[in-house]
Amino acid sequence: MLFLKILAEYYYMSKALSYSNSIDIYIMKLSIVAGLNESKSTQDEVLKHFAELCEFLSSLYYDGIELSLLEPEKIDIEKINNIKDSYNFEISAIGTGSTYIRFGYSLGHHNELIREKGIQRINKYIDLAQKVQSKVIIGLIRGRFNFESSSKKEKNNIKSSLKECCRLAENNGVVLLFEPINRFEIDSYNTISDSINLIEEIGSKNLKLLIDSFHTYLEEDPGYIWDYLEEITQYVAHLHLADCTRRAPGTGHFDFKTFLNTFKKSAYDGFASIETIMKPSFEEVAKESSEYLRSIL
Ligand code: LER
Ligand code: MN
Repeated sequence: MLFLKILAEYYYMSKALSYSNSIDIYIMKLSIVAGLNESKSTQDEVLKHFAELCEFLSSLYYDGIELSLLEPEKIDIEKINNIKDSYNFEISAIGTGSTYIRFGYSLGHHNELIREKGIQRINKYIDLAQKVQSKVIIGLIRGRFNFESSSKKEKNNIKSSLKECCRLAENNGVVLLFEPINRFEIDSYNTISDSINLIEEIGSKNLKLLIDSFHTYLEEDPGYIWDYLEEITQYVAHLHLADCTRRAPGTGHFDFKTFLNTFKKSAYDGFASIETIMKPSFEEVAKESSEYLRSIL
C-alpha cells in the first residue's frame, strides 16, 4: 500500500515536472475511448456514467477520456465540465464516426445534401469541443463511396467538405484531427503521406493529423515507417493506440516502444488514446493498457 502511494506520488510529481522546461522528465498524457450512450439515456444517467468513468480511469492514472458520441448536442456542457474539472481530467478528443455508421451522413458522399448533413453534424461536434476544450476527429465520417461515385470524386468531395469544416473549426478555435484509416474500413486517405498531402493542400492551422497504431501497422511500409514518423511529428496532435490485433497495446507485436519514443523525442504534448476492441472488458483493457504503457514510456 505504502509502495503504491509512493509510486502514485512520484507519478504526479514527475507529471508536474514534465511541464516545466528545466527538468527533463516526460510523461505522455493517456486517455481511452468510451461512449456515453447519450442517445438512449437520460441526462442523469449520462452524467453518472461520465463521473464513474472519470473515477475509475483516474484510479489507473489516466489523464483524460476520449468521447465517442452520436448526439453531441445532448451533452450538458456545464455539468460535464464540472465533473471533468473535479478529476483534473481532459476530454482528449471527440469521435464522430457513429454519425456515418448510424445516420449515413458523410463528408465524401456523392449527394451534396448528405455531405451538408455531415458538415452540420461536424458543426455540432465543434460546438461541444469548443466548450469542453477538446478536438474533433475526422475519421469514418468521411464515409465510403459506392457505384454512383468514384475514388476521385470521393476525394474531391472530402476535400471541399473538409475546407468547410476547417472554416467552422477556425471560427471556434477548435482543432480537427484527420485520421488515416486502413483500406478495409475506408476507401481514401488510408496512408499518412496521403493525409499529409491533403492537410498541406487545405492549409488550415486547425487541421492536424491523428495517427492510429493499428492503421499504421496495416498500411505503412515497415522498413520505412519509423524514419518517416520522425519527419512528420509536427503534423500530429493525437494518437490512437491498439495492437496489431486491435486488442490492448502489449498483447500483440506492434513496436509501441519505438512508436511512442518517436513522439516523446519530439516533445509531443498531445494525448495517446487507447482505442481497441474492448475485450475481455473495458475495465481490463483500461488497466492492462495503462500498466503496459507506463512501463515502456
Ligand atoms: C477510428 O478512430 C478508427 O480507428 C476506425 O478504425 C474505427 O473503426
Ligand atoms: Mn483510430
